[in-house]
Amino acid sequence: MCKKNVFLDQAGYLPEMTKKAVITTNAKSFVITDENGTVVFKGNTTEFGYDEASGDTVYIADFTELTKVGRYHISLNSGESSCLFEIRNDIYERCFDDVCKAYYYLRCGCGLEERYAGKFTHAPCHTEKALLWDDNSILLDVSGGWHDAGDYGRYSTAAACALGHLLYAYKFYPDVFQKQKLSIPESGDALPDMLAECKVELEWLMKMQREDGAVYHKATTAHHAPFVMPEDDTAQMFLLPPSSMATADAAAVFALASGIFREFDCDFADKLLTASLKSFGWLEHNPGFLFEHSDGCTTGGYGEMRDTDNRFWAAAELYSVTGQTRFRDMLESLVKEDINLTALGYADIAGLGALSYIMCTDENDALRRTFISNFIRNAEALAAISDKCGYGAALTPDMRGYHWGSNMTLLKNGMIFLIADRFEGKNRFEGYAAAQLHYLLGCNALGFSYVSGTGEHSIQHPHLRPTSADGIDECIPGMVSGGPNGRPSDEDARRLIPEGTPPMKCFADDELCYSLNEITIYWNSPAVFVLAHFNREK
Ligand code: 9MR
Ligand code: ZN
Repeated sequence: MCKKNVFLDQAGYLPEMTKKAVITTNAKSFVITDENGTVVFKGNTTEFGYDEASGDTVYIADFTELTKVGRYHISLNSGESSCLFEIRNDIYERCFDDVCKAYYYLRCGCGLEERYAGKFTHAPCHTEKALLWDDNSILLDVSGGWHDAGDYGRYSTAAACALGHLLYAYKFYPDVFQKQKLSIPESGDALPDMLAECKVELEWLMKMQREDGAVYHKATTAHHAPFVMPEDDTAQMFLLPPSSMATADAAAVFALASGIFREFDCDFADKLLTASLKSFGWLEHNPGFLFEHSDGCTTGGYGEMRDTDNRFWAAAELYSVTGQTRFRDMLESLVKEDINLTALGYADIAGLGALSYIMCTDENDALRRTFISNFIRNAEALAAISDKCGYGAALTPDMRGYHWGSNMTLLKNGMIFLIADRFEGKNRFEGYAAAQLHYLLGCNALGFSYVSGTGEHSIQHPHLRPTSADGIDECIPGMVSGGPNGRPSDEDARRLIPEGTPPMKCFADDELCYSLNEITIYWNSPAVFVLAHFNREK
């Protein structure tokens, strides 16, 4: 295991990009050695000063000038050294494939076969029909899709959010996905593997749609399962009542997907568009906010206070795919509401609507220009936050930054940098996006790589039921942990983390600590987006 005072990206660095390690002892200089112990680089550190989020005074070792491909360690005079890291052009390829393949491991309603899952196999799970929560005479088939997270629930808004990130990753970086091989049952078919994986979730989400277009909020058991394999979670599955957020998000993501899948499979694209219009029709007839918290069901709530952002996203995607003015009219009227136009979900999600609109209009469109400048202003503000953090994380050192699932906010901020860059065209923010990835993969105050299987010191005990129950020491690779949480909700985290611990250090690699170390489909998805960017051919 690496020593705890030289922190860097344990996956490594792309040769042409900025490279910095963070040092937490007062070291004036550092050396980099290759695998044979030969010194290949010497440098002096600069003092960054006090870093509020970690509570440490930190020093920066900049080794950007080292561009030679290789495997290295950074060492200090004191004898302390970093984890192993590499410099290579395809440095993020494995991690990228892993975070994508994670969705296959989360598949529900089928078994995982050894030829695709290796040792992480399991028998088919959750194949029984689900009972309507408020009408026990009705049983419906909603099998399929992905488990949401460490629990075995399947939640519609979470699904749409993850799909939104994954499908936009595809729209931004199609070449990266077209050449990717994930070794899943559909590999070798006409669809890029990641789109085939998304299809699994889209088909499930279509099953969650009621005859009238409304979409059930979630399919879960009444309570979370104990730590058993998915096939051993045999409690009755329920379908909880539809919500307007789930309906709007489904309308949005079906429309988005129909545009992407049309190139490969017209029938599926038509099916998606029909489903989208059906949900949109329901929204038009039901303009009010609809969400009931169902008493007695203790699985994830995914409650929200309003649905205007979700409706905005739906209108934008349908405008993008059909060009019809009725969707644009709706979008224009919703834009006047107080919605955050750069928010990328899971709760506030209007930013995906703005992105949709930006990508289907041209520079003469005034609304488009406004949406772009929102992303740029947000990226500038986030860059200032990143500059204030010794580790370069664009997270404020408070509960807005280090909350439950802080790594999602980190990675969504990475997405905002890349979105701003793409439409501004000045490449001002790419380094900031990279810094978020470096933090995720080890350049943070605890020196954890928050992606299982990437780096010398990655998380190994996420709150993920199969990982706990499968009897295999190794964790399933490619799982993005929620990360530090300054105010953990679970007893175990509160027991393990002393009062007053700085927010960036409020973390434990412990499977019990669900508010620190769970995984979910919509924390992996912004990682897929950011990693896709750094896997482009240059
Ligand atoms: O990701 C969600 C986080 O933002 C909330 O603070 C938390 C408490 O409501 O719930 C998280 O979502 C969990 C969901 O409710 C159930 N599946 C696992 C999710 C990740 O922890
Ligand atoms: Zn299952």
